[in-house]
Amino acid sequence: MRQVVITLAALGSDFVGTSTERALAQSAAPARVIEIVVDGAYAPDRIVVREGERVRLRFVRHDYSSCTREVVFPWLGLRRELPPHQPVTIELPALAAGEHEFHCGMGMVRGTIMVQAR
Ligand SMILES: [Cu+2]
Repeated sequence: MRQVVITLAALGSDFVGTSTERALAQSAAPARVIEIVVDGAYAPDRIVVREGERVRLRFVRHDYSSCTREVVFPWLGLRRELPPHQPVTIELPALAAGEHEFHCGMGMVRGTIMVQAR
């Protein structure tokens, strides 16, 4: 990982890659961890990341509602149980620019990942 960082630094502002190359370069950086507290809602319920950024969402559920027992990422085909008070980390792939929703098992409680274009 260190080697990749040094290489990119050496290339400096002359580095003009395709968006895929930039995304790959970005993916070498450590993932940013974003904690989301679940207590009748997602807090925060709006998460802003950059295109290609590696992100881990760390859900900590503090309610006992059957509603928020599961979190669903439809565009990933992912559904995960969130046991109370027990953090669950979901590593996201590098995302394309746009809005990506996640929601509870029944689709009532919702959150949005806003991916900003580079
Ligand atoms: Cu629900």
